[in-house]
Amino acid sequence: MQSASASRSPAPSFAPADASVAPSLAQFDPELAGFIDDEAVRQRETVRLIASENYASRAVREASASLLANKYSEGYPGARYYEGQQNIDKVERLAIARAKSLFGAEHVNVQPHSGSPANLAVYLAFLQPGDPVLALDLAHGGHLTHGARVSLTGKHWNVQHYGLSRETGRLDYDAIRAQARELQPRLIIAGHTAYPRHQDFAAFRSIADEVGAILMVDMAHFAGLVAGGVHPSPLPYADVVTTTTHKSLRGPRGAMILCREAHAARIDKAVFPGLQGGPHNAITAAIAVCMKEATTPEFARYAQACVSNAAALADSLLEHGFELVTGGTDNHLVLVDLRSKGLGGKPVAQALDRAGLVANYNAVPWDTRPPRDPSGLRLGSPAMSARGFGEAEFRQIGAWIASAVDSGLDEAVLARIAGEVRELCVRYPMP
Ligand code: DSN
Repeated sequence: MQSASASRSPAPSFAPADASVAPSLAQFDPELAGFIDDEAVRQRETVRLIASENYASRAVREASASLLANKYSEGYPGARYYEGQQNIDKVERLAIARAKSLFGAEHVNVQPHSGSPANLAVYLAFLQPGDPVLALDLAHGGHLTHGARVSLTGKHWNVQHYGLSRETGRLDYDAIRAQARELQPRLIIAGHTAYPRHQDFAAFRSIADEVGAILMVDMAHFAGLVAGGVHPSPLPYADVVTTTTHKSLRGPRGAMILCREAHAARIDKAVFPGLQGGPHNAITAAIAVCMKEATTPEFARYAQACVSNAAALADSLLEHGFELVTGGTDNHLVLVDLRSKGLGGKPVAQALDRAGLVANYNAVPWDTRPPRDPSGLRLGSPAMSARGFGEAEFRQIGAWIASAVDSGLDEAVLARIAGEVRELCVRYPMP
């Protein structure tokens, strides 16, 4: 009897015999290829501090650029609307099984194209237009899709916001409970994009239970830390958890929704056909790779480094006289309040970019400046932790930021830092 592999036809070769038949990107479109090469240099030679960015591995990038993108697959494994799903179904089932195992989830949908559609799918699954929702204010670390006025979520649902306490500078769960009693929300959203502390998911569960709300946690920012075992998991507490896969998780640009089995059918229906058509199958494959990478000891070490490096950066900034929202960090991000330095976040972020330190300006709680020119600077540790930076390098980053700010953003100082940044970065190869 023939073995399974012996019965297969010889492995096909996809390589064209003659490059003129199928030119490479660089051959066909050198202008565009040049832009990509320039971006590779930028990513290699700068210190990337945007808290939501990272470096995906070669394996993740190979999967996400694969020919699986050629296939349409509306529906779910075993129940598609198009034929020819023999391989795609295996890919999606593998991604789902690995995500369930990694996070201990009962059900996972790996099809949302990114974080905003994942969050929208939750609204669609559980709410009617106009229903009350309680979520973290954008200026206090929430996300646009947590009901910001400019977002669809703020226009179609009655979203009220909770924020940090003026007394403690942290979330105040008694105040959130009082707001929930008043509003009687159908949905409560926890999670954040710029809160440098752990959130108390048990407290959110208790508040949701008291008012009969669904509890959603948007863990996009800290999913990699949860996977690496260095951050509390929301899974035991939330009805539904959303996450992107490209932030601290280091996967492709995609998203997932993890939920209890009881909610599986309505979540799946909300993603497809509620919001999306065909899933991005190459991204699904890359999510499967990312889920496998996230189980490795190397990933756990990286996640630990994200936390210790952010703490080292926070300490360095405090020693240099900066004020930090909540006074420090428990996770991968630091939010600097620049008001005491008399500078706005935008000019500082733009100047740091010229120095090779790439971050983003950000609102701080009770910001008196407008969102397009706010008072804060958000810094994150994931990307440079993935490159192998340790606490010493992150302390150096704090010293560079202090030099730049204390010089009044002097161009000569920025140029000197840019040279030192480049020298340091070339010693740490990109993943
Ligand atoms: N743009 C992301 C961030 O930077 O936090 C949120 O989607």
